[in-house]
Amino acid sequence: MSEQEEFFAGISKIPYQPTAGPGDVMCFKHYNAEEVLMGRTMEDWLRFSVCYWHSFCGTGADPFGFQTLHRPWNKGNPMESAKRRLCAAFEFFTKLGVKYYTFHDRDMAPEGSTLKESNMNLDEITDLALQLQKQTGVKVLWVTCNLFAHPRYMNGAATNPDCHVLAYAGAQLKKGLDIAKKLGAENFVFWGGREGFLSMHNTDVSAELKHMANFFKMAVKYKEKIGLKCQFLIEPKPKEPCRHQYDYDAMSVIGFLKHFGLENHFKLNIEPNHTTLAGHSYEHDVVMASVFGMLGSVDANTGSPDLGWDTDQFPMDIRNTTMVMKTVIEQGGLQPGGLNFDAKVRRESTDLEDLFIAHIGAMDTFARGLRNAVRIIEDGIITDKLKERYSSFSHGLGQKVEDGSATLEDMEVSVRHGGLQVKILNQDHNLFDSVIGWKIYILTFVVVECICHIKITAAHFIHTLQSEDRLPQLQLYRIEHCKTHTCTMQ
Ligand SMILES: [Mn+2]
Repeated sequence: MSEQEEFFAGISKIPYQPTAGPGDVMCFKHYNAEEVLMGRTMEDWLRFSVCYWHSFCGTGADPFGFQTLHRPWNKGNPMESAKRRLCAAFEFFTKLGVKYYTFHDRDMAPEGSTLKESNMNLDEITDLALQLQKQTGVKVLWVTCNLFAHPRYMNGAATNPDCHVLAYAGAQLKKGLDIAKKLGAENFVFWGGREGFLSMHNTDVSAELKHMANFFKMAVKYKEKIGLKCQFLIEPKPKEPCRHQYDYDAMSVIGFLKHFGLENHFKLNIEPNHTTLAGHSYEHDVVMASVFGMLGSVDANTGSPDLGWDTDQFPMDIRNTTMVMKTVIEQGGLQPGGLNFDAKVRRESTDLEDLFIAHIGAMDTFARGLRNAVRIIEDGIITDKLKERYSSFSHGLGQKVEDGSATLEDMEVSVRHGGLQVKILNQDHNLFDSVIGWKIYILTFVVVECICHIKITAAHFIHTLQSEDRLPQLQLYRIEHCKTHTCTMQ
């Protein structure tokens, strides 16, 4: 195998071209890596990462159909394919301009017939990964162990009713942590896809939760022993493949960690497609984890809210990315975590070029979200309105509640002496929604429109708006705007 072999021939480094038209899909129109916003480059705010399993191991197979994606790197025996796949991946990372990647142990190197053989495969492939990392400067955002695919894990790994399986998982995890150290991973993720149950009748939930906590404690101990400096993350998901998964959502995991005294050793990796499967809105768990100081990283994807399963689509909705980036900015960034595209091209997307188009579109969507979030925070309208909404806690009895010194007796005295006038506060949801909506859609339009003046025709422009489903709001703005400015697109 030649390491010089080019898998994405004809595609060079993806440029930033803000004046490109909507038909130009092989460039960034919004993501400008070096541009500084609120004292930090876009690259540092967003910390994009490409996931190995979907983009380089995905076959397009689903429960109803066979493989549709035939990739040129899959040639030769499994180890030869693994090396070619790695070279293809690094060619992709560098051409896309992304500094991080994520992988499972078993998608980086094939599982052998024994643990020893699996570990040897992993050693050999990660030697090449280390070499490619040094050559390109691309780093590991996080590593994770696949403790769910092999049949031995069908009843769980850390929560398996058979201790021998838990032991196998522990041995596999030990090697995974060694690999994380070898490759300088900045985080290590635990996703418990099989940690849950189908039926309460055959499950000792209390024992399983304790075993899982003890499994995590062993991981913490080994991490400290080998001097591994990465952040541990747990990724919640409510169901699929299990009927009930223990790491249901952000609040369930935070409760579990606090109950077992693990909260100082772990943060959360939030995947919004899992959040919506749990019945919450897109940004819900990102916000909840952040509020508890537990937001460590984000798996940047989306689902189809009309479906009941995990579709791992590329995020293309600027409303969602705006809300995520607002939280990220407010907590001072995601580092050492990042935005990992745990997303896959559809099985009908068989061209290699689609891997680029999907990632570029998603990166631009997050760049637009970042710009919107910066505007929302900098103009302060929402912050001021929130402050006003809670203003009764800034003085008197409210201040005492705020600092924890108030008592029920204080409350009674205040009410009895008429010192408290209970006002019926207008719940101004519409005002907040309106301000946020204006920031997301209309300000985006101004940018789009400036570009339009230079480059694209009115027909293209309307097409762009229609494709983003923003036409009604934007047409209104356009009419107002054109009254007061010289506009070539009447
Ligand atoms: Mn998913």
